[in-house]
Amino acid sequence: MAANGGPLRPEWAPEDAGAEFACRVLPGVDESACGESARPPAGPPRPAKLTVDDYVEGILSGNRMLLSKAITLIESNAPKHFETGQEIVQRILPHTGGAIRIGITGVPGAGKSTAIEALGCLLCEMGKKVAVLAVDPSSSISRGSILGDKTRMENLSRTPNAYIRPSPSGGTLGGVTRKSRETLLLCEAAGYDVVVVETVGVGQGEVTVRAMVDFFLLLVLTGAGDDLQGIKKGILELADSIWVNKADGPNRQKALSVRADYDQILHYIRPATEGWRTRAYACSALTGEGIGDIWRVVEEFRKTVTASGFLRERRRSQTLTWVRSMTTEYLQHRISRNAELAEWTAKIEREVAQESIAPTLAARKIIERMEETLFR
Ligand SMILES: Nc1nc2c(ncn2[C@@H]2O[C@H](COP(=O)(O)OP(=O)(O)O)[C@@H](O)[C@H]2O)c(=O)[nH]1
Ligand SMILES: [Mg+2]
Repeated sequence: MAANGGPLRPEWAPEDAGAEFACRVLPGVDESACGESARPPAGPPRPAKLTVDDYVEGILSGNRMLLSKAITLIESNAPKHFETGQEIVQRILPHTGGAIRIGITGVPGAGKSTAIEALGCLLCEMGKKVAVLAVDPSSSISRGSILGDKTRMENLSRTPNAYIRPSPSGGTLGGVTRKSRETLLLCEAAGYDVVVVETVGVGQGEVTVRAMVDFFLLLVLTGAGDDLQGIKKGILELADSIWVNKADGPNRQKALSVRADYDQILHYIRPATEGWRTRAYACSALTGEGIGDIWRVVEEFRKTVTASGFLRERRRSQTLTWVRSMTTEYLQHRISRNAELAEWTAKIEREVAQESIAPTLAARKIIERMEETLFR
């Protein structure tokens, strides 16, 4: 590597690389020059390495720094962090389940972040602790379309009772799902009463989040007359309530009429939650009008599904479904990681493509080989 000062040339750069070799490494910043956010607060010296006990006690006592560090372990892809993360999750499990879990989806620009900030501030004023998480399964491709949220929720992020965590970025859908679910559990153990999960209404975001929350809210806009046609197929079936946002100024009347249209349509759609009628409302995240109503609807929902036992049932089945999908995914991973099996699978799949082997027989051949290779 080059001497200090100026951009450094990485070791793997070609010897004769000229200016056209675009990769330069900028000199590192001296750690002591970092702001407070990058360093633990001054005070008694911190033990060199945190134990699982430290994490667990910290989380249970609502220590935000330790909560954040634990989430970082959960999000890490290093096997050692994974093991520690799992130990923490196992230990805090008895202290989870206390929050109401709310998912919010809608197209980019619908006003999700603004609405969450308004709702979050309101709940904090009511003395509640609110955690806001984001799930963006497309982040590995789009490079974090949702990351701007943290700066947008400026008021909420200044509130001591609110905790905001951006989306884990990158990785497979299964990875993002696991990290988000475990983060939700850690927040519950840390005493947050309400966990709000924001997701972009593209890709698998809403399906992923629907499967991890109690109450799912869809935020929509009034558009150019074709509103209801423009709505993503199948999304109304996932929602526990629909909110026409930006019902303010000259848009207010239109919003109220679109709300009525949605309410009409909802008569023909099977509700997402047994024993609950999904309805449409109007609100303005900007003026705050109707934001209190969101909370009233959530409370009514919680009362209804707790009394009927559906909430418990939903959570149990969500967890089971998740475990089953992780098992399947893990098997897929084992197959693809084993060179011999991967080759065998590719060969069978070619035969399937050429229609020279029946699909069911193909699956059986792959499984037989998997049993021989992995389990004997
Ligand atoms: N007029 C009006 N603008 C809003 C409202 N809610 C959000 N916005 C604006 O819409 C834009 C997108 O909002 P944002 O919360 O970032 O949307 P997200 O992509 O769904 O999270 C921002 O410029 C907001 O200020 C609302 O209720 N009324
Ligand atoms: Mg947003």
